[in-house]
Amino acid sequence: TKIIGRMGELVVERHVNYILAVEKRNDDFESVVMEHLRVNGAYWGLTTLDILGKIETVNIDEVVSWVMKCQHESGGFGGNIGHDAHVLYTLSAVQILALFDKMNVLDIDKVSNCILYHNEDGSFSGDMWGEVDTRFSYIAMCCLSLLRRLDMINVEKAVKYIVSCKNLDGGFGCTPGAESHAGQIFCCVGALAITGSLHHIDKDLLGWWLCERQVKSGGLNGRPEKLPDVCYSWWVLSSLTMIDRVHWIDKDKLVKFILDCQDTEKGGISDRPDDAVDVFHTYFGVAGLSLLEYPGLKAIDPAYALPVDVVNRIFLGR
Ligand code: GRG
Repeated sequence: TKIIGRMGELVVERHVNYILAVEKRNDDFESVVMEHLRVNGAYWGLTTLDILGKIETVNIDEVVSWVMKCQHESGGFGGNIGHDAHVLYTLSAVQILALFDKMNVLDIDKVSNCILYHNEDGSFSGDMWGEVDTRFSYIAMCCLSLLRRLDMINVEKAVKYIVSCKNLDGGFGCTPGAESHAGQIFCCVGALAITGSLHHIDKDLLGWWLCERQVKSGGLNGRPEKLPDVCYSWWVLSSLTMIDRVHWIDKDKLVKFILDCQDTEKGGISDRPDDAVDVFHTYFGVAGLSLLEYPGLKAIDPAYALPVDVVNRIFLGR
């Protein structure tokens, strides 16, 4: 069709159909393994549809009412109806509501309170059990910022903790002294971007480490000596974008790698060419292409992982 022609090789319509089908299926392998993180899956799928310009294919009221059923009495969200709350799902729930301009259905105080697993040293835990990880610092800061409640935490301390996870190679790990990993780097750079603290980063040093993630095939890996994976098109590229070093990688080769990971018949994107597709990699592939300014895609914000127009609506008003 016209759209596919304009978009070159990205099989937009097939990806849309794939995502809509995943939403409806409930008996195959992927939906069974996804059962406990359906709220995450919904965020990945719905954000992909929006970037592809196809969000109108879903029934907003149906999605919002299902998301709200995943809210726990504590105020946080679980991965599905009746599951325990965790900040991992709470962020996805808030992002879905942000996507649909429906944050007004939330009791903001109740949700914000539930994200406050803020420890004495400035770190964050993901739930009442206390595991500490820079992922949870990012989630707390991103979520509270979207809810306009960043003033509920000690931002200075939270930033100091993130800086304490910075390594000599310029990257970040999940706790102080832990190995640099592109996923954790996204979390740390994102949290610093959201709080206006990017001056704590040596952009050339980190930019060098990140652009070294590109391997021969054009794909990106998450740390040295590892295999490339489409999801790092998001974790690495968003970080490079936030520190203004995205021009240090070979964009054309990365676009080609992502397009090579498509199932051009049934839709969906996989981690590497010829592997099985899933919604997670479909989202990160399309989001990566958006950061690479692939024609016809909506722009995505590298820190909030939401379309730029959604972020602008929240922070600048319509
Ligand atoms: C809003 C986009 C968004 C995210 C929310 C949960 C989260 C915040 C961030 C997760 C960041 C992270 C740690 C991503 C990495 C995920 C991943 C593929 C880990 C695999 O690690 P290994 O060691 O794989 O199994 P490698 O590729 O190193 O061999």
